Amino acid sequence: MRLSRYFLPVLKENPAEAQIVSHRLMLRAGMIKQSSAGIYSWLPMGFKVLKNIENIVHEEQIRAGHIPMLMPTLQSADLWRESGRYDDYGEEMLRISDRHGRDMLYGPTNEELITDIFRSHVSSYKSLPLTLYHIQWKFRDEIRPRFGVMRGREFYMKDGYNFDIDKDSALHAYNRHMVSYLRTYERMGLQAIPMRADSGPIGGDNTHEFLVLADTGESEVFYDSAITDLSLGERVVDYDDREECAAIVKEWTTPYARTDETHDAGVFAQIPEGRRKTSRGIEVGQIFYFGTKYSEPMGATVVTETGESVPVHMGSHGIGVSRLLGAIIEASHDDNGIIWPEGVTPFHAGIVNLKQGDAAADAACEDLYKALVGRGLEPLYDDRSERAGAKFATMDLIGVPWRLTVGPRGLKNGVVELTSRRTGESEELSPEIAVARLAEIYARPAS
Ligand code: 5CA
Repeated sequence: MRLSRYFLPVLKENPAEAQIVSHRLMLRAGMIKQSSAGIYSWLPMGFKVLKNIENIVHEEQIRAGHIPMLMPTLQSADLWRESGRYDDYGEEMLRISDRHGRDMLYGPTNEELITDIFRSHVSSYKSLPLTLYHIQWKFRDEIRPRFGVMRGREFYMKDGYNFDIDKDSALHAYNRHMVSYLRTYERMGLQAIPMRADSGPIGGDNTHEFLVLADTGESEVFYDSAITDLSLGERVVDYDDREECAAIVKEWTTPYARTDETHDAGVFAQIPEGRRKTSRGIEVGQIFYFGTKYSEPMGATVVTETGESVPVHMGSHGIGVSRLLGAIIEASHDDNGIIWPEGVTPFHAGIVNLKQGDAAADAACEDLYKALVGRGLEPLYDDRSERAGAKFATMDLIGVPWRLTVGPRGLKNGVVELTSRRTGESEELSPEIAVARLAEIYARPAS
């Protein structure tokens, strides 16, 4: 992409309405524009990062054996009357009636809709286990939408639903989700800690929230710092292996980690003092096992091997896809702007031409651009006739992790400069080596 032709409406001033850094930077970097309280348009660069995050979520769900689909945003109230949640859900549900006076709602979540799909098409234990998921816009009429995409009213969520024959199988699905979520967040450069939580309107006793530690988080959390040393890294996981998944879940759930809803001061006090931590956290996901809470009232049953008809065991598993943009920025920024982790960056490298109009510099930038595209990378070439300082400031603000600086002086010596946004360190390299270096940085094991 050439910056002169892109739509990147950066703001010079700090917007007054933004109270936290991620909201401020998303507005300043021209990623989102509020259309009404808690509802945003996703401008091109924000949309690009949203899609990158969505792709990682898809890849890791598919790797875990879960099946993508798409359900609508608008749902019929009748299904929610069957589960009893139409009355329970309260003011957060946006209720609408159509021209025939039928009650509809903008889905805040999809347990009822998916259970209806399941009961219409599945009747035998032979079709189990089954996990279906989608990534779709949700609406919750939050009393206080705030912090930009962090607590929106309209937000983008991955929600998955498992259907299993019994509790043991459903708990394996729960474990599989926990492991796949750990990998998902790691690929986004985040450490998200699973914490025992409260299930709220979704229901059930078994639930974990995934929290990214950040001062601006809305939840108060308590944890043993030993948990922050854990990482999945390059481990290859067989998601069908119950023991393997259970062992990973045990590793992550043994150190104390709870939100304020389930915090137990007595148990917490037994952790060695130096490891006892209290902090704030951003909830980027939550998984639930709720047994037959929906399948029973809605008649989602299967016939077992012995001919018995039983309600299926279910759980639901959510990731706050749009909230993740805010969480990543909270975790990865400095005074100059965003620092995108390589896994989600909207552009792989920025090219800054120090002397637009200089024949050698222009040609070298064009060559670099083509070479990067040839290696499957997407550069952002700042080809505007701006001062170098302004170009650097834009690249820093929008967070491109690697910058190639091209100027007549370097070119005389056959070099360009490769700079890391995170460390600020620069290296002078020939254009060919700089391109090869970037290709290597972005190469990752094929999925
Ligand atoms: N049905 C279950 C699991 S699919 C469910 O709805 N879970 S949830 O309520 O915990 O939502 C899943 C995730 O969506 C949360 O962990 C959070 O990251 C995100 N989320 C929830 N409310 C909002 C909101 N108002 N704005 C942005 N993200 C939100």
